[in-house]
Amino acid sequence: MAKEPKPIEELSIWDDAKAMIAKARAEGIETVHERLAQQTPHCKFCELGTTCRNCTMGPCRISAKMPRGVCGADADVIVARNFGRFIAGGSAGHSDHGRDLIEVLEAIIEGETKDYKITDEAKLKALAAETGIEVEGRELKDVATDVMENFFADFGSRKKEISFLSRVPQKRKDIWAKLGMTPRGVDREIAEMMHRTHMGCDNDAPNTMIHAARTSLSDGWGGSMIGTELSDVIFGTPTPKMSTANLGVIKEDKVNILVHGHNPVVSEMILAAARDPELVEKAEKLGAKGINVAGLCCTGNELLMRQGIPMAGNHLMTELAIITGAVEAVVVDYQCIMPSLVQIAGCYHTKFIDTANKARFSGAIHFDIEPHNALQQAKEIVNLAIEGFAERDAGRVDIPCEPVEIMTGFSNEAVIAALGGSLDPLVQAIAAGDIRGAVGIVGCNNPKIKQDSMNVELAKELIKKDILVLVTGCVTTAAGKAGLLVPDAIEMAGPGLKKVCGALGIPPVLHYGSCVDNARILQLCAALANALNVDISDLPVGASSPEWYSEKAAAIGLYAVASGIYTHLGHPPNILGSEVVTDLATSGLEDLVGATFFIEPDMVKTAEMFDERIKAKRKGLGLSE
Ligand code: NFS
Ligand code: SF4
Repeated sequence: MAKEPKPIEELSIWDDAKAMIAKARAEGIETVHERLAQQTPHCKFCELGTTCRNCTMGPCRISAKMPRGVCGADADVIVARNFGRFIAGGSAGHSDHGRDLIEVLEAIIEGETKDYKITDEAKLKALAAETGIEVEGRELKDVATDVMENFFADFGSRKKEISFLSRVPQKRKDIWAKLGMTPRGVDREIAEMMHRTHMGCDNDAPNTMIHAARTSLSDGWGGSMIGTELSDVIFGTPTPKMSTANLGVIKEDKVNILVHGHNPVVSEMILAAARDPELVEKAEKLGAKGINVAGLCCTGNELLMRQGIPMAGNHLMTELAIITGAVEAVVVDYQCIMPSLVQIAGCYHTKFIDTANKARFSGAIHFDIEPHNALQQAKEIVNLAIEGFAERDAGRVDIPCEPVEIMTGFSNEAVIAALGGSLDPLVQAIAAGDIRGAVGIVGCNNPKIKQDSMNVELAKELIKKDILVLVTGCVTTAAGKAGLLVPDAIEMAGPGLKKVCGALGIPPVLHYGSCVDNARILQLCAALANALNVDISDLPVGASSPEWYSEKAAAIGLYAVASGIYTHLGHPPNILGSEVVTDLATSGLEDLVGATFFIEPDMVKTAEMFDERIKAKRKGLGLSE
């Protein structure tokens, strides 16, 4: 028998979400919230991380009565192995996305595509110089070829270390070298994680955890960083601009196309096709006032950062956006796309279109978008959406609100430009205590948590304490809808932030991009540490993922900790079945890498924990309160 889902009031802090959940229930459409109710309570063994399915002598479950699996593995070994594989999954997601951008660069270099080009030549040259490639007096194509080959090699096993370790402070690199944590090739670390966790390999939980950290570092300083940097090279480095967010960005009188997933390789082409004059004319002939492209999740962040395309919502808004009844097409690439979207789209005239062979959805319309055919495929997709406009049932359309303004586009390059060409003014503002520190709030929604309640509350609590907040991923829309991503939000900040952000005309919460763009935050931390000649762990900074759900978010958290950044999670990963692993994550890592995780569901307390940490780090640097 179906279990009762929670009352709508408890599911989200947003009116647009609540209105659409009510509409879904009235129309008999099931969402993530009903499915969560059916799945609750969850398996206790799985929650604790003490189940193992790594061989067919099992599966095994560990408890006080049965302390070892058939092979003899205990709870510590099993929890560490499961966590290691979880991290490998997340690192693989971000990194394989990064690899796809190298392949687009390759197609550009080899003349296989006209749809993509090198947009930011200066950035390409800067990346080349940073990674030891000769730039002076060489053709751009030759420089690009070397960059491409170097990045491809970063995925393999021939390197001692990945290229972007050139950005890491020496003290941090020494720590990694001492622990055997220096990330080599991205694919190598992921494959080795799978190898180590095969039955009969790495049966020492702390040792497995060290490799999990190494794997995550290959994502943060490797796959993700390559993804971010090459996206900037190909589509342009973001600059500050205004846009809008919430379900109100969906327009009743236009053909609405939502892009969802992660990689700008697809969404940029959909946007280009939607601007094609012939297609716009066709849409108008069919009675629409144009074609409206809006974003969901991280590919939305990519388009928002570079093109100012509005954001319809984050993870828990993806189903609800379709329920407006005004969406002609949802076009997806990969990651964080609930398979339920196919069923929900099927309840309306909405076409659900997948575009990647590695992320196909039963029941979807499939297009294979490759560099050589991208724009032509995108035009066909946009054409399908336009034709769908006539099928829309006006009686079922409900767009529940007006959009709110947001400011976006804070790449490190843009921040440095705004500061007059160097990080010095930022360093001075930190030294003076106007900006006491900085915390990146990143990651997801999770239906176990009232949507965006923690994401928003933590940001508000931190800026009150003059702690600058950087947001990425799904926290972007949360902060935006709460009015935190506009310059006026300084009214909610402490006096120091109000002064600095007010003078610069920027919000106290800066949108730093998608989830792979957490690499931008790593780069900023490294640059600050280098400017002060200290390690990243000496900085008054922190990271948080309050409402996280995904393997990728766990990988981000772990590479932050392994990079020396004190990191908060709103709820624990499935590790509590092992004291060894839990203690290592929440305290033991401090002695090894100079930072730990902390788990705290209360955001006021979380902000106080960050405050304490920042005070201590400021003191360590000889800075006043
Ligand atoms: Ni990050 Fe982006 Fe959102 Fe979470 Fe998913 S979209 S990569 S994993 S849910 S922030
Ligand atoms: Fe059980 Fe060991 Fe096989 Fe895991 S690897 S399923 S604990 S026998």
